[in-house]
Amino acid sequence: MTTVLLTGFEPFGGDAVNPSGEAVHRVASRWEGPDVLVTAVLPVTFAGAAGRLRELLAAHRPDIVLGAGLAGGRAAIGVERVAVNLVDARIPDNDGEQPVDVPSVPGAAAAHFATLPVKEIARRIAAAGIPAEVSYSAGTFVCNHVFFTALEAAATGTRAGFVHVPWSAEHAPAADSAALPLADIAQGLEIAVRTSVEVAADAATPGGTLH
Ligand code: PCA
Repeated sequence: MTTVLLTGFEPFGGDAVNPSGEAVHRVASRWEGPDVLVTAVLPVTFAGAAGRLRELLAAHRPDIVLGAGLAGGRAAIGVERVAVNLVDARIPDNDGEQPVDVPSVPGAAAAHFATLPVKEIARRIAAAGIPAEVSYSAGTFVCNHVFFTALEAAATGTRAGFVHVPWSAEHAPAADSAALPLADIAQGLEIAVRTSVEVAADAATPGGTLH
């Protein structure tokens, strides 16, 4: 039996809701197994988020960790391939902290790659009719910090990845904002979890970007 830890985030940056946290609740409420799904909504604070993630890793010893966060302005679900060991906060976190140019984990490598099948996850979400792509930057804010921490802190054999989601259509800041229905965001996360459980090696198909 596989144990999966799926996390979302609380609202931040003045937003009233965060679709990542809402979508995680939806996935949890209809999860039917057989694999064990543990879910949590993390604070958008540098001090709190990584510590809470480490607690969850220690308590549940998941085989797979999938983080999810909001990337407002993106039109597609972004399956992140790279976590960098860098914090450079463009805006304050929910504690009012705004660290600049410090490592996520002092002394650790400059970057880690996701250890989930990112191409296959993006392919299957897109095949369900939901816009999805592999992304090569999770930014330098709290999401990347959690993503890097997951890859650094997870026990040997634990696989980890991160997905950025667009604004939900239900709570987009403007009528013409890029957004997806919350139901599609939740379905995308569920597909990402199922694919991570089922697929060990990523699809060997050409991907990447030219620039
Ligand atoms: N998105 C932010 C932090 C929390 C969230 O949902 C980010 O991309 O870093």
